[in-house]
Amino acid sequence: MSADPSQRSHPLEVHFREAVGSLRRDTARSSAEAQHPDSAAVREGSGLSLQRCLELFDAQIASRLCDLAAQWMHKRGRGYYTIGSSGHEGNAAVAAALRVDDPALLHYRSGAFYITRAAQLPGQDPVRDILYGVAAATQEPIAGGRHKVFGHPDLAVIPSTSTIGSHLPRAVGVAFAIERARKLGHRTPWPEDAVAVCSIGDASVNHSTVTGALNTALHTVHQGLGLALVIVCEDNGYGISVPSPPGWVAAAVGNRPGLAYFRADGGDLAEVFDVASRAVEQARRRRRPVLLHVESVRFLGHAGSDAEASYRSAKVISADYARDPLVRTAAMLVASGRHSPAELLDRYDRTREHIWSVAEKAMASSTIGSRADVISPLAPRRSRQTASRALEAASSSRRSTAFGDRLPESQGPLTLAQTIRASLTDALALDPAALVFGQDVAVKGGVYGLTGGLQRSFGSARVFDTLLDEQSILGLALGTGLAGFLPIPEIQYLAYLHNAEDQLRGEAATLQFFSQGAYRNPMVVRIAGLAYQKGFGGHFHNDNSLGVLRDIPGLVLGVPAHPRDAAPMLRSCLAAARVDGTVSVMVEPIALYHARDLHAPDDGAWLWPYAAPDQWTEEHADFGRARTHGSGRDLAIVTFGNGLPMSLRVAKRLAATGFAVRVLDLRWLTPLPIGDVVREAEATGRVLVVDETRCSGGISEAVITGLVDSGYRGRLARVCSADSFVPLGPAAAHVLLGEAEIEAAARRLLS
Ligand SMILES: Cc1ncc(C[n+]2csc(CCOP(=O)(O)OP(=O)(O)O)c2C)c(N)n1
Ligand SMILES: [Mg+2]
Repeated sequence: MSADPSQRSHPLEVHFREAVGSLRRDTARSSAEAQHPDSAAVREGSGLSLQRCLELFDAQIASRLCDLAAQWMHKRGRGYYTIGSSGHEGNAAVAAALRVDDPALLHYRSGAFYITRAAQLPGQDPVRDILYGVAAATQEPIAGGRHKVFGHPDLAVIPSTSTIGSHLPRAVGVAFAIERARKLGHRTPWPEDAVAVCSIGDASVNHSTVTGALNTALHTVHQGLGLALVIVCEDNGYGISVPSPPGWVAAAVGNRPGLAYFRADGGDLAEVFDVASRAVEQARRRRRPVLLHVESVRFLGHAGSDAEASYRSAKVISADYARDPLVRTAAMLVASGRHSPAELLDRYDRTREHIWSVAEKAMASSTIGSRADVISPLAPRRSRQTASRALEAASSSRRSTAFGDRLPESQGPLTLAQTIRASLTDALALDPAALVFGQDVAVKGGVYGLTGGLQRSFGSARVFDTLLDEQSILGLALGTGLAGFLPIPEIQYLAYLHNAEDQLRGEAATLQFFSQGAYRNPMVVRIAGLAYQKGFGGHFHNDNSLGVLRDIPGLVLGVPAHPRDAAPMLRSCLAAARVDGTVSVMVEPIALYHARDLHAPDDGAWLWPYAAPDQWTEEHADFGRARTHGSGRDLAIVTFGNGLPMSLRVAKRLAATGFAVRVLDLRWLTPLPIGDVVREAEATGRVLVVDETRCSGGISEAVITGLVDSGYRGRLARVCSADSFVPLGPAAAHVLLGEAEIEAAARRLLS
């Protein structure tokens, strides 16, 4: 027996043993109850049976002991996560009120929930899952040692990240997807009558991500749409050291139109079970969101590293022990007359022994052995399958229905905007699970008309306006993607991505990493962006900050500048979403949407005919492959986006003075086509990087670093926009990179 004696004396355990040991069996009841079957209620009027109560007690004990074992492991240098569930073990009864295939996005204090849910499916070992997670063991089944999360595909538990409330927009998206799937006849991993469940703490109720998600849920049902979502608020009265104002949770969420509010004492397992059962039943039957407020208590501090004594007195801390949910469940079982205190303590000891033996094994297990192993699930790239998938088109009859008698390939040369619109139409015609949504996309067709007419062709269930909240737009993408849809959300301007960026960075891009690919977030986010708009000025419609997207591991970032590239690039992103669950962002240069000409009025050089599906092979755009315009040997200009037409014009002027220039359009900013850049650099020996983004954090930094890393020793220079916000009106030209500057830099390099 390997249990560490020092842990036996943890005050919480001492209290548990003493309190349970001093419970008195109700002997009068005992003989009467002994006649009752295990299916009898544990307490009069409750739906919780004796048998079920005992099972949940076991889950509660196991959860508590996992916390203590995690601290023990930590002290021995092989436990890396000590945020526990102690005091919150009432959530075992929330799990019991749900089904094992109700998708769950859980708060980090959900040990008892997880253990209870796992018990609903044969062959699971939740204690091992938890403790191997604490040890960052490769054998941990969901994250494989990359994080300690609650997650399991067979248990419909979707891993959540540490960022408070960031899983709620996704939870709303999952609930939305269940309804939308039923309407569209689409199959999700969950049953048609599933409810989504998510949990948060009391301080998290105040987070704007949570208030936004809650608002989206209510906005959805306000329109008469269904949304079966159970939001559990586990209210322990604290956010780390900060007490929540008494009564605040009920005040904040207890009286919201469209949100049924339920409250339960988290220490009373039968009450939690009864109230949760009613809440879940209501959400399931009425397809409406409900809020379940479970009043809990927090033991063992916020985390193992939290010096709780610095902000709460020892007296106050130990006074909470009187509210221990484990003792209260034990008291209920003893009061039933069917179980003795000694028997329950014996159960506790046997579980303790088992958990410590698992902890020892977890401590002896291996952690991830190499950088390659850490990274392997981050962003799988099955390029060949993606390439062949990108060539798939809808049948000609479906295409004719979608396009009417105006097939894009017979419309002559198209603008960038027309090409993107045709590509979206093709995507929707090909894949009945593709969805296009965002602010203004449906009726108006987006700010720039790119999605115009799509709703008419594909219906309002597949092409729809969302409310004005970028976190929720991306949350819908996260949820619908998990449900097997192919979300193509639109963010109106690049500047308006920033307030919602964590939904991409912290949620979308991390999911495969923290679930070893068990869960994926296929999506293609379209964002109108970048500067040089003639008619619409100011920073927020001309934002050129791409750095924020470039450092998200695994995320694909493309900037289609010319209509020739837009369709194949979009097809590659959509195919990769399907094949590898890839998260892609296409930043579409607004200033080029409706461009037609390059060098002279009516030259039509910024138009390109849309290829018919049988010609898509020729134009396929692999991630990380650039396109070179021209073959001049004097200078290579490396650029993208609005830099492309400017550079092509400069190249023409240089040609007129005898210099032969080639212009490389990066097309993809992540992964950066550095191999192509190096090839053109070596071919010319002179490179000018033309970067419309800012000098600091812009693309030129990456291109130049890539060249230096490659060993390129030729001449090298860059021009970029100023480290400034973009002012309104003509003053914008002072900060944005211009053609004169490009030409001057090129001539310096050539001199
Ligand atoms: C967005 C964000 N800000 C700050 C933190 C750091 N943090 C972790 S837990 C926590 C308090 C959460 O309190 P509550 O929601 O009541 O949950 P509890 O820990 O009490 O269960 C904070 C501030 C975080 N994880 N995410
Ligand atoms: Mg709290």
